[in-house]
Amino acid sequence: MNAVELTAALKEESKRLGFDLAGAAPAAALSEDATRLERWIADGRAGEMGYLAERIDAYRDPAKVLDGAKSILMLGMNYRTVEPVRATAGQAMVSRYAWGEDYHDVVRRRLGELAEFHRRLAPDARVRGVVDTAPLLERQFARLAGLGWIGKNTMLIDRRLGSWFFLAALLTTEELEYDEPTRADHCGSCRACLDACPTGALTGPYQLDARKCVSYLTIESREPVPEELRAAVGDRLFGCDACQEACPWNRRTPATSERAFQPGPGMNPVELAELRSLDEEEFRRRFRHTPLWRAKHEGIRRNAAVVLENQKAAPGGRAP
Ligand code: B12
Repeated sequence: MNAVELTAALKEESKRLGFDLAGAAPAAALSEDATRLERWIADGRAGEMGYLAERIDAYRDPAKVLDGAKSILMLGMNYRTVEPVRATAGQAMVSRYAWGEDYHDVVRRRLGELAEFHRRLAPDARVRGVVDTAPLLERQFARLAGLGWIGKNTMLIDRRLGSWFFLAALLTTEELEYDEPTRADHCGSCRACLDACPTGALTGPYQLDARKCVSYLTIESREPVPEELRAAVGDRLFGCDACQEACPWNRRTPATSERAFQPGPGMNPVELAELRSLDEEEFRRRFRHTPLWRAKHEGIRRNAAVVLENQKAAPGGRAP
């Protein structure tokens, strides 16, 4: 098969496997972006996310993710389902991406099938599928593969799907037919995300200080939430969608038919009393295969206490 035929077959199969976006880019080193990442880390903006600094060399060069990588097929999977139900006193909000099954598991399964399909078409090829956790600058490669532009909230945005999609990558030692990079930036003079960020973590267009980001504070950080940021966490138990909910490109995007991402029972919103009654084993059983498992029982208990504190302080028990 030549590069054009192989790329067309992979894109068609990725669609059949539930990916909504697909585009190919050369697996070239991204030195400028990696330097930005290095500077961001040096400024302390990565907080406790030490794994970024530990693998900075790999972030520079995708050949460190798959030796001999020539091409990357970037993929996007829509996760928008129903609308968030606002929490009232005694309830808390979980961000949309975490309502259903853990996307790492769902996407990895599909990537595995796509890699198998690729090997059948090109038996000599080496292929690797990655989602989120590998040292690959996914948004930057997605832009180079024509999937969308990096918005002022640092998310990758597509004109049809907004930013409500996960990214994944299939690296291959084969040549593919490359798509045109997305050059246009459709944010224009809009600053809705910057204004909506509850903690000012978006310190400027395209600039995020993770240490102040509610998503980081409720998922990645193992420390108590800093006093001065607690009220701004509001009723958010896990993750934050404020900069996405405010984005005009996210208003009228289509919902996915992917069953795995449909909200699980009691996820939109969450009942805090029930959550706090769970012991370790019950928490594991309930959340082991959801994104909430990343924060562990301790992290979720910490976040629940902050939400309750905010609701006590807020008139009518509804935290902002
Ligand atoms: C670390 C990380 C986080 C951190 C830091 C986020 C960040 N913006 O860096 C935290 C924990 C805060 C986080 C939060 C979230 N994340 Co996250 N995260 C990642 C991860 C693992 C690495 C991102 C990274 O490299 N950050 C490093 C810093 C330096 O990047 P940056 O601040 O964006 O800066 C870059 C660009 O902005 C650009 N840049 C800098 N200055 C300028 C200036 C201009 C003019 C331009 C154009 C560009 C530019 O260069 C920088 C370096 O490359 C990626 C997966 C991956 N492997 O890529 C997922 C990923 C980006 N996250 C994702 C999601 C869904 C989220 C959340 C929405 C989850 C939630 N609901 O809570 C929030 C959104 C918060 C936000 N606005 O970013 C998705 C995004 C999908 C999409 N459509 O874009 C990804 C791709 C995971 C996936 N596989 O789907 N995340």
